[in-house]
Amino acid sequence: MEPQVGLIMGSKSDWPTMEHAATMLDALGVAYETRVVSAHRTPDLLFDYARQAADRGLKVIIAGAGGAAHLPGMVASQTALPVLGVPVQSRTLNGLDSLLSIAQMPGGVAVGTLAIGKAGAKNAGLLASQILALTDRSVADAVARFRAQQTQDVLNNPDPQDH
Ligand code: RP5
Repeated sequence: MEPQVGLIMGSKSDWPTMEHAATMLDALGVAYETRVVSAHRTPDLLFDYARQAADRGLKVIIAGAGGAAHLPGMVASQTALPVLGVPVQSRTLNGLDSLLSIAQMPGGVAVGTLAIGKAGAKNAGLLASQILALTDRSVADAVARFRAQQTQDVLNNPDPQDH
């Protein structure tokens, strides 16, 4: 299957966070590609990747980065595809730096910013799938099944002391 989602990150060190996006995309049957693309270390690659993404058939880009997390915003500046930004938890500032770097975009260039860390990566995979689900019935069905199962799991385990 041709990748529908570009799952990119500023460093290999972001993978332990970003793999949670990949896990969600796998679970929902969405094809994706993974790449390290650094805003600061490989700026030419960033521009090439973002400018070619739509023509290569990608529909959504998930971009994770930590610290001075300029990757999602710079990708968004070079493509009209929806860009979902995941703030990776940094060692020094716990990801608050990443969050603000990604969320505080100037009006006119949009990045959909998720939560810091694992939850954000997981939800980026989910939200990318929900975007694709608008035009893909099988992904819509997979998202609906996931949501129903999640609800059922909570209802089936009402006592927090049960193991
Ligand atoms: C950012 O700098 C990356 O997204 C990563 O979160 C952070 C640290 O990168 P490494 O020094 O671990 O490669 O560009």
